[in-house]
Amino acid sequence: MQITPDKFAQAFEDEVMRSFATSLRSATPDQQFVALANMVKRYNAKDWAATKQAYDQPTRKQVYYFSIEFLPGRFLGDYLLNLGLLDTAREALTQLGLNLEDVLAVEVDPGLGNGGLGRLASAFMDAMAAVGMAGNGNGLRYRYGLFQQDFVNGYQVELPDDWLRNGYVWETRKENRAVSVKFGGWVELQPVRQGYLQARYHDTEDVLAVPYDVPMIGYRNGVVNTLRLWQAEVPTTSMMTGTQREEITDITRGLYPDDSTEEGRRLRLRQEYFLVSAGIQSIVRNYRRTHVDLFDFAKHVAIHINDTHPAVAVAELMRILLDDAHMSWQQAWSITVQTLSYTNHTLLQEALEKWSIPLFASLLPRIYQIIQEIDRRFREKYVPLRGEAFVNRIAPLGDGQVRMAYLAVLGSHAINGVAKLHTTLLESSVLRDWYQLFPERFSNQTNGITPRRWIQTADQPLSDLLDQTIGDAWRTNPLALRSLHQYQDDDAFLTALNQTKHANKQHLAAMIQHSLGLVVDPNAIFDVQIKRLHAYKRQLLNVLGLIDRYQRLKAGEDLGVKRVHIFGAKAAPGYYYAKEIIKLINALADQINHDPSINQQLQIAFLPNYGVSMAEQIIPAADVSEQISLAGMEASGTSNMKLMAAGAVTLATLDGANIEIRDAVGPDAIVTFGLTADEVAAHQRQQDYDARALAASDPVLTRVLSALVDGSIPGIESVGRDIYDSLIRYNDDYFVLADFHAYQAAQKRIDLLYQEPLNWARMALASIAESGRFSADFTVQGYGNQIWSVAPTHPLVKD
Ligand code: DL6
Repeated sequence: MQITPDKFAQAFEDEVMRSFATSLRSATPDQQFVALANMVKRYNAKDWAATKQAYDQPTRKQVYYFSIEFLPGRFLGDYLLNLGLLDTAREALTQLGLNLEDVLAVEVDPGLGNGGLGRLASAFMDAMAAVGMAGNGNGLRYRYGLFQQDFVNGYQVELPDDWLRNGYVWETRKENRAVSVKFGGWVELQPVRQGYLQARYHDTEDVLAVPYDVPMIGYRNGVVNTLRLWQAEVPTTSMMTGTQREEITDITRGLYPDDSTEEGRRLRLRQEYFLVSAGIQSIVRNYRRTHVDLFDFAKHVAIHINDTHPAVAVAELMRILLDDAHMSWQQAWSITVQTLSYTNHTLLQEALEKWSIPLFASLLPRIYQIIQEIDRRFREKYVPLRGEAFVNRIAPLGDGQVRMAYLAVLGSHAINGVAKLHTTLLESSVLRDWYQLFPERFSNQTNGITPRRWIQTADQPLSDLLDQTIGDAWRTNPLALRSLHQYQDDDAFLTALNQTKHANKQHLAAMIQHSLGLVVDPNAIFDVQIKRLHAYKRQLLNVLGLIDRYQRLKAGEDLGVKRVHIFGAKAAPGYYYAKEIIKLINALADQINHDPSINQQLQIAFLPNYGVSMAEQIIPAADVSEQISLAGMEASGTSNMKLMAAGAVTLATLDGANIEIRDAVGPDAIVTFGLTADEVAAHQRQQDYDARALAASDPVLTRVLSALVDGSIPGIESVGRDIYDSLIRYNDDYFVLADFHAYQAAQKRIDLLYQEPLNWARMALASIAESGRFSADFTVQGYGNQIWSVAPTHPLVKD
């Protein structure tokens, strides 16, 4: 939209007065933020209404993306960008003596997710709006988000994330769209006519599901989609007691209840069904406003199951089609399968959800009946074709459990992995039997990121340089970044690229000093590993490399470069080993950062409370992107893509989307190392990996590992011993020691490359230039085309 900075400034002052009866000068930063947000909401309201109206056309197909996690990050900066107002707002605030960035930083960052899964869901919301796909998010409005992380004596402590304390400016409560979700009780099935049963529910616990809608503003295209977050409430007419009321509000109290207890598991299942039932009931209700019956439902509605958490959608949609719409089983099943699709996000067996049958059946009796029937029919059809053993392995019910991933696969017409390697591994291992049964259902949809947030909003210096160099076409089509290749031998450009990175590093250095009291040198290599703390992601490999480097520096070796290793990672509260790694990193940081004898050749900055907003500060300043998971373990990764787009050089194993990044930038612009997924699998098959023998025969490993247990790193007595044992006694599940030397050699290569600044900039250039293909806009178009049959109104063209 068009408005001059002068007019914007005036409107802002007026809005502060209107909203808070105060002048801009006396307004608090919070009030300034809310006033700006109110302006955006006003500018955006008509488009939101118009988009909803357009989607109400009976022939328009809509996508409903169900995810237990969303990590949207702060919205105001992106909304201003998407409305074409970011520069105007910046200039207007400068005129008023304010700094826009300070106002943007006031916004709360909703932690409604854990990591890559939730961030991907939010990137898809942004991308669907950008390309004009009718995409609706369905998630939970957790009262408390993922914990706020702090470090006390180097250990992670978890503090509640009271993100709604001051209200959430972007949401609109839609009480008139509330639905009722039923738990427990018992079901009576009465035959009504030949082949049709009427289900009557008795003694159920009814929970009111109230939606809160958040706008998803498309990039300069007038499209405004909706993210709908559901909150559990006690029905107004209910006579419930205090404890019963609490049980209901607990459903959306917090992200990830502790599922090590039966109580926690029960709550988790309640959350999942609550999300799915509320969402699907609301879709059906909306659909019925414009259609007489549900027979063409799948033509106009696509429901996506993001990871296994919403997999109960298969049975819930069946329930509605059978019990409410009174369809036959065959009709209902055919519509269900055509409507649903499922993305798998992990190869970790333990992350494929399973519920014990007694728990499931008592909480969701009608849903369980339906799953029993799905299971019975599956067995009836496939035992004669494939044999009992095959069917037993993959049936929805087995080993006393409801297997949610298998239910999702059986009930979906499309199943996808999130990077080429991941999809191949799904087809050959985790979902092999299913792939044999339904090969046509499988496809790969490599993940994506939104360059609008990660370059345009978060990286102003780079954005300006790109505009000056190649024009601004890259802002609408990131493939235009490829024209950067023509500058690969342009020393002036390469120098300018290094300067933008330096400016970003100065900014991050100031943040590190503010947060940790640590002064770091922006001329050092900023080596970044930011992701959840998990053994398979191998932060430990980075740490062992640091121990080795520190020992070499202490021995007087000249390593040629200064390095700052920057970590950001939260460990799941119940994941003891991951928390031990956090303590180890902090203890090592404490020791190295306070050792004057190494003259700050090496420093470690572990920034607490990593999340989307922090990533926006770290990523633009990264020189090196550490993507060092054990090959075959990381489904895709997305920090690899964001860091690539910021011109960091990727240091990677051949895992997840790293392989596609290597193929994109070429082997000279990436540093890869380590065992391949096939090699890892071969070792696992042959059981020939002996970490103890490897360490014993290797003086470097022996020296590095002893630091974990010989007291040379203060404060890690038991932690060091546990980690040592995980490697030596329990044979190093994640092949850290096997990859150690390859990793150190790769780091050595980075050291050498970094010492040639123009060559380094050339690698950065290649990364930025090829990052466009990982735009989530392309990813959602892939889903639209191959899975949802939904076309964008503002498509991005690939070649
Ligand atoms: O697909 C988004 C994201 C991938 O980039 C990560 O590689 C993958 O680990 C993550 N998966 C999950 C699911 N649970 N687990 N584990 O978060 O999805």
